[in-house]
Amino acid sequence: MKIDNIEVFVSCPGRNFVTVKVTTDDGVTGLGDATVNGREQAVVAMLQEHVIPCLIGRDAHGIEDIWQYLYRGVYWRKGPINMAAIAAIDMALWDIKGKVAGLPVYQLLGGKSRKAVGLYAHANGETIEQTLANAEQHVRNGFGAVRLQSAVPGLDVTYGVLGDKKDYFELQGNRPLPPEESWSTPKYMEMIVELFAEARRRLGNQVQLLHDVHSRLTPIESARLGKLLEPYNLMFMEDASIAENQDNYKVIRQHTTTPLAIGETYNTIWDCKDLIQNQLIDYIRVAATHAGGITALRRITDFASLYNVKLAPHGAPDLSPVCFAAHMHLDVWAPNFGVQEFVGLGNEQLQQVFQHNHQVHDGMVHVSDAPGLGVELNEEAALALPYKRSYLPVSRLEDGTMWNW
Ligand code: GCO
Ligand code: MG
Repeated sequence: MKIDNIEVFVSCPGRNFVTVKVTTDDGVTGLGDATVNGREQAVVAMLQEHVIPCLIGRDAHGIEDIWQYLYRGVYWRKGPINMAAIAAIDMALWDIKGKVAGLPVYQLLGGKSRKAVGLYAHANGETIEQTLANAEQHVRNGFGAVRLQSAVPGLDVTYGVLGDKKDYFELQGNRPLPPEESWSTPKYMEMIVELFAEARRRLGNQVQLLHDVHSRLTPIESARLGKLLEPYNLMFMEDASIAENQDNYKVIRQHTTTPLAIGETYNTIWDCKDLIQNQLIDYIRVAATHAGGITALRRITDFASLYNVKLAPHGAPDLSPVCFAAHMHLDVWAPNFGVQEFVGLGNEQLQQVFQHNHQVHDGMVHVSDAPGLGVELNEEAALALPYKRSYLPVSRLEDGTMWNW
């Protein structure tokens, strides 16, 4: 079974997605997600000019060899654009293998380790009151875990808070130039502890609570925040500090027992190897789309299991339903699965472009038994919604210094 054709679709059902479709010489098709938020066309060029021409005529069953060919075989390794291109091809080949075998991808990985995939929902608000009212709604809808983000008084915009947008899909889409936001650690520190103290008073102790710091703190500030949040027993504190220098997490870890999660921007196992091996984190949040696909995530997950680190894949709206499906198969298989981030199934347009039967109820995903990944692309609908240039925001401290967004 040879790879006969590979097409790239860039479509904007509310926000941009780059989707790869691999077709074999006997007509089997597979899908992969190659979306890098705000850098979509760079991945398209990587695929069209540098990846696709080398793959035509190769054995579509040779997933591992093709992965190694694109990663090890190429002098220029790693990087978000390169790894997203590899990821999309890899996902599509797993999809094809599943369809040929007549089995969902989780069966090819080794079968289910649990009946369904546990999710955490997003609750956010302009005030602590509003955030907690939204959290209560999620709990009533059956979610056992909720991420809390609240506006920081004195700052115009805060990461994770919707403002005038109706949902997360709208929040990070369609900004023709990068908006500038401001950041103040002292203002944030005051709000965040109050948010979690009030959350435990209102929501009790059974619901799992999470929070995304979005890399805004220095390691010693993260250590302090972790300590301050200990009484409120978080499931994890996400992206407290940047870990380009993985030793940053030694500073945080030696001061606090608040569990730590990181990884959504990582491209390979090498970005998190020391964090995992030194047991400096508790959850690894790599995404199949950004870290080399199912083949790479399976390897990272197995490695993490040796060090009591659990899998908690990134689940933001800039990962397409194809990536969502890849995560569902990995999550339901992984013996060391932790939790899956979930922002909803998206707007009508998105659900029209990508169709699947992964069922969400009671805060869990019941993974589809359709062969492969279980997602179909409606090409006509995708082509009717062309790419729109869009950026993530950038962030500055209040004195104008550039900061981490
Ligand atoms: C999350 C993430 C996202 C990112 C987004 C960037 O935890 O869901 O931090 O909200 O900001 O994926 O493209
Ligand atoms: Mg995050």
